[in-house]
Order: sequence, then C-alpha cells, then structure tokens
Amino acid sequence: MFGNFFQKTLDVIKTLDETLMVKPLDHIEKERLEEILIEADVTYDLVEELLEELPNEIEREDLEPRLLSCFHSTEISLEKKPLVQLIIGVNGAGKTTTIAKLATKYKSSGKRVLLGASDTFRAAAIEQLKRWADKVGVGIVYSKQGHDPSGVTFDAIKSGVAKGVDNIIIDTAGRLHNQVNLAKELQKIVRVAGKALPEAPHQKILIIDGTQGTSAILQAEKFNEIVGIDGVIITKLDGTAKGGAIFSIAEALKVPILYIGIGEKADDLVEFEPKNFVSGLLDKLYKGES
Ligand SMILES: Nc1nc2c(ncn2[C@@H]2O[C@H](COP(=O)(O)OP(=O)(O)O)[C@@H](O)[C@H]2O)c(=O)[nH]1
Ligand SMILES: [Mg+2]
Repeated sequence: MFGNFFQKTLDVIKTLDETLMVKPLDHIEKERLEEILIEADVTYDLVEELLEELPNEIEREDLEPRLLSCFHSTEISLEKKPLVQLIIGVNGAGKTTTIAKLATKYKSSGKRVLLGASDTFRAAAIEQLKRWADKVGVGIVYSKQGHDPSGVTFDAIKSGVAKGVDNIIIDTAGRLHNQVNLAKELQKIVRVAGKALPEAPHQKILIIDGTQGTSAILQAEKFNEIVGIDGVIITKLDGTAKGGAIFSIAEALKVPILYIGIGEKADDLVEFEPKNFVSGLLDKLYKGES
C-alpha cells in the first residue's frame, strides 16, 4: 500500500545518496536526513523542527515519534445518518473525482449514497458529476448551470433525508469570478446545509493536489479561514516526487489526512494511516525495503 503512492518520492530519495543504498543502517547522518526530507518537499522549517536536538547520527527509534507527531486524528463522530460531507478545494484539485471515489467506497460497504452537484459555475462540472453518478450507480441532485449552489445543497440534503440515504456528498466550485465571491458562496452553502439538516455539513473536506507540494499549504489555510476544515484528502500522489509535503500539510493544518488519491479511477483511493505511512518510510530509509 505504501509503495504505490510514495514510490516516486522514495526513488528520488534513493538516487540522492549512494551511501543510503547500503542497508540496513542503524543510523543516518543528520545532514543526509535533512537533505532527503527537503528533497521530498517537507518544508525547511519543519525539517529543522523535526530534527532539532537529535544527535548527529539519528536512529530510527528517535525519528519515528517525531515524524508521527505531525499527524492529527479526527474527533468528529461520523455516526450520522445521513452523514453530509462538503467537498471543497481549488479548481482541478480533484474534488469531483474524489467524490466518485468516496461514493464507490461507501456503496461497496452497503451504504446508500446521494451526490449534490453544487458546482453550478460550469455546465461541464455538473455533467462530469452526473457521469460519475451513473458509472458508480448512485443518485444525484443537480440543477442548471448558474443556479444557486446553496439551493442545490438544500435540495440534495432534503431529498437524501426523505429517501433515507446514508451518505450525502456535496461538490462545490473551486473558482468563481473572484475570491470574495467564492468565500461568500461557500459560507452560504454551509449555512443553508444547516437549515436543511441541523449540524450539516458534518464534515468539510479539503481536497489538495499533491503535485503542488507545500505550495498548497497557503491555499489550504485560506479555505480553513473561510469555512473551517475537518479533514484533508491529498490527490495525485501517484505521479509526484513531492510526497513529503504530507508532513508539512498535516502539521500546518492540524487536521487529519483522511485519504490519499492514487489515480483517476473510482477505486484509486486509499485510507491514510500515519503509523503505516511513517513505518513504511523508515523501512525504506533504514532497511532498504520498498
Ligand atoms: N493521477 C491522478 N489524477 C487525478 C487524481 N484525482 C483527480 N485526478 C485528475 O485530476 C483532474 C481534475 O480532477 P477533478 O475531479 O475534475 O477536479 P475538480 O476541479 O477539483 O473537481 C482530472 O483529470 C482527474 O482525473 C489522482 O489521485 N491521481
Ligand atoms: Mg469538479
């Protein structure tokens, strides 16, 4: 599981330093480790913080808890019926595709799913979500391009409640005519969702394009200011060497990373487990396993 999405990052690490090829190692020199982490796109400040006060020869046992400390777990109860999830993020981040992946996952565990096409900014966005709903075999509530996205959100939630579905997933636009409009629209969607069903949306999930590396952090902080984020899904980690950004993103936002997107197909979504992720990385560094 680890290798599929972090392989490219690890390949870069491997080519960086021949001495790391001789495994197993009982320690790695601090300077080498710094280089490796920075090359994998962990931010400089975080690398310094992670390795602070560690000896010059760093052992796996000392590094492991520090890497793990970047990650946070969720305190949100997902035991709601229906569970309403709002998907936000910039254009092209992978929102619509990720919604299809989540719907596939829920459906295969026996849940009934309804999608809300609240990205009404582009006609193509509505069509894209409709195609996915057909393909995955789940319901969808949509309207015409240009309609009020909060209206679609309201209708989707009301309809989902009436039908007794388990999961409602709401798509949103990542770009409007300007930034202020986008902020206002997202805030309105959240307000109106709460009117359709108290406490909805239960989870606001930010989709981040993993190929952007740490430059996505600033963007994520903006979305966090606008509506407050409960969790993150990082997409496109199948094709990037910037996988180390996971640490910086998790540390900066202080919200859990829920899933990782590893391709364009409906089942290219893996649950993110900090423990497995970190121990996989350390295996590679110290033992040479992939
Ligand atoms: N390789 C790869 N491509 C992805 C992944 N997630 C989304 N994409 C692609 O990224 C592009 C934009 O995705 P889309 O869902 O339309 O983004 P949206 O604008 O945020 O809704 C599409 O071509 C997707 O197929 C992923 O995990 N891996
Ligand atoms: Mg979209």
